[in-house]
Amino acid sequence: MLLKPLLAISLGWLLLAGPAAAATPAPEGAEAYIISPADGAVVSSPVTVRFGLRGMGVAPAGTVNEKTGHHHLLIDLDGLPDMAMPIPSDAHHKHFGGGQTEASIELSPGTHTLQLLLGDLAHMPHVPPIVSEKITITVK
Ligand SMILES: [Cu+2]
Repeated sequence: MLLKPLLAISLGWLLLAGPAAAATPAPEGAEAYIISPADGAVVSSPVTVRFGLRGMGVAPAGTVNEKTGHHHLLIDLDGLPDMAMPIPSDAHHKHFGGGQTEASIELSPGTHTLQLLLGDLAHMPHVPPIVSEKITITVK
């Protein structure tokens, strides 16, 4: 299970090291959005977050198909990550490289922000980036 993501990451670095920028173009009109929870919702943890995508397909990381990508959930992140780099993997950047379209997230009581950012086969944002509106929720 560990080898596959590692291979995908290595492939990403190889592509990045190439002479031409290996950016995946975003199909025109492609859009990511959070289906639920709603902006401003008051919820309890764990929170089920449903990921929406229109204009392209969801595919596992490593899938070679330009019109696909996988979701990343940005949690309590100020601004956006560097769009010229693979999306980081930490508490503020969750990868769903299996092609998941929903996730159950543990959040502490209080206010949190959630935002989706699509990544290509090598976890790079598309050009232009496919990023959802940022929502704010309150966890009881
Ligand atoms: Cu990723």
